[in-house]
Amino acid sequence: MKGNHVLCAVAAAGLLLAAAVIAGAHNKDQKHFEKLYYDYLIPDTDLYYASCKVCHINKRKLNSYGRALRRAKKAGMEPAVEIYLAVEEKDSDYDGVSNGEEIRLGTKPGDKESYP
Ligand SMILES: [Ca+2]
Repeated sequence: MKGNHVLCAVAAAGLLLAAAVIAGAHNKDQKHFEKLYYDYLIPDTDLYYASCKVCHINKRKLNSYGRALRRAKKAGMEPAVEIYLAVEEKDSDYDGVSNGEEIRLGTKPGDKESYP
């Protein structure tokens, strides 16, 4: 019985570590985004208040812009700035405006309800 408690504690610690690693990666990606597009993060725009929702629908699920970034990352693009630039020409949410233009105009590139 004591062995089961130890096993559960190890599993729980592993899950917490995995969650911390994922959160760290997301924070790192967000910092890269904010550094690259700092000039366009203007108060009173959708983009400014989006925070994690620039790329995510919720904690676990990416929106169309986040998935485009993930595909670019999996294709081996580095550093992070190359990944963001690679998807600027795309219109990930099919609202008729490219991701790069949306970011420059303060709307969310992964949300078709947010457009200039
Ligand atoms: Ca949009």
